Amino acid sequence: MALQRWLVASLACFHAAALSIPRSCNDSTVDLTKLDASMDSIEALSVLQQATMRNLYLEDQRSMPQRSTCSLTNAAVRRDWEHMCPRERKEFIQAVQCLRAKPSIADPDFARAARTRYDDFTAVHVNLTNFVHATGSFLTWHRYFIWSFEKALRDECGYPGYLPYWNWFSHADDPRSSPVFDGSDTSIGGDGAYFPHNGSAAFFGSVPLPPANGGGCIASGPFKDIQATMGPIAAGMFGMEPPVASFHEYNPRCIRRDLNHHVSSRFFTTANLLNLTIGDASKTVKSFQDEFNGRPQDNGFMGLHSAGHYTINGENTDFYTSVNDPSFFFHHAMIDKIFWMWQVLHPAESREVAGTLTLRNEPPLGNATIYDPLIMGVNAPTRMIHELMGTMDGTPLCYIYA
Ligand SMILES: [Cu+2]
Repeated sequence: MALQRWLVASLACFHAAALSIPRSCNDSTVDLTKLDASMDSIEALSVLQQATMRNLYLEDQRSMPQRSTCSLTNAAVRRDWEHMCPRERKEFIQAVQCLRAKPSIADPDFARAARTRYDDFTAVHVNLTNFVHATGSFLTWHRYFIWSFEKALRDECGYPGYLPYWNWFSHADDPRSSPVFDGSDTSIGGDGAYFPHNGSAAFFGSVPLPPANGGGCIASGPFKDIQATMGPIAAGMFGMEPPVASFHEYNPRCIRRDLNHHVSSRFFTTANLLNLTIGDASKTVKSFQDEFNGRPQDNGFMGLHSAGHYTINGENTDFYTSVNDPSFFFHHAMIDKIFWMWQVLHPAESREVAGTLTLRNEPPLGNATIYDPLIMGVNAPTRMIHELMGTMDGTPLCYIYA
């Protein structure tokens, strides 16, 4: 019986890996004009993925002689958690647990509350929050951030794979049943324990949201009852602990979730996906980025970035410390996948930057340029925005999404 289970799991792994590597391109299967808002969102995402791969394949053929370091044959492939087999999921979970067990290497003056290598990532996000959200660097900073995390998992904890992503459109009606959050030993932990609270208020209190069935500490799965040491600083869920007085305050506490179908079912729709990738919002990097970040004045439209954080809820509603919950990386990998697709489908706009250097332009430091630095603290060397524009530029990125 054990042998049979092992064989099934091994074949599933082999099958998934084989599927994820693009080997050729069939133009005839992709027609973006057939996409419309009435289509199933997972099907629409799949068509967009095919169109993206077709463009990449053609680009790869054209630039093969010049591009020596990264091509479709050697690029890493980041995959949907649901398409990874149990062994691969457990490898990822174990690597994250390994990073959570290693001591911090950050300068205490920069990250006094950090205790583990995992905390080093939360700390740099906390310190830079006001410079990397709703700014010109939002997409590239977070791209570099999750790539640095993936590199730490591989280099420091022996993880053989690449970052998984959470496909928002799968189980949008019931995120508690998603293989990402179902609480099994191959999930990244389930919902928070039931904790009565009054819901959440997003966008600095301007968008009220109802509670769901959780609200307490992660109650099941590999990350059950894990602790954070930083924050909260600006949580959007009611009933969280009071904010700490300073970024540096050591404040051990559990990580809360309130997996919230009110948010996911309303925002993870085909219409919102198409608007971002091929619709009006896809026309410029400014409109793409603004749409991702939401239009709260417009009937509380959260944008898919905030919608993901408020679907997981709890710790994820904290602009500063959401990294404390490992689901952060799954959510931001999905954001990066959409960014990647948008870039490949809109090559003329793909290397532009728009936006200011500070959140809400406070203090006003001017507009971002492609030469602005992306700071990662101890997690990776500082690089410029333009170096993180292409996931296959090889400086340092070389990956695609399946
Ligand atoms: Cu962030």
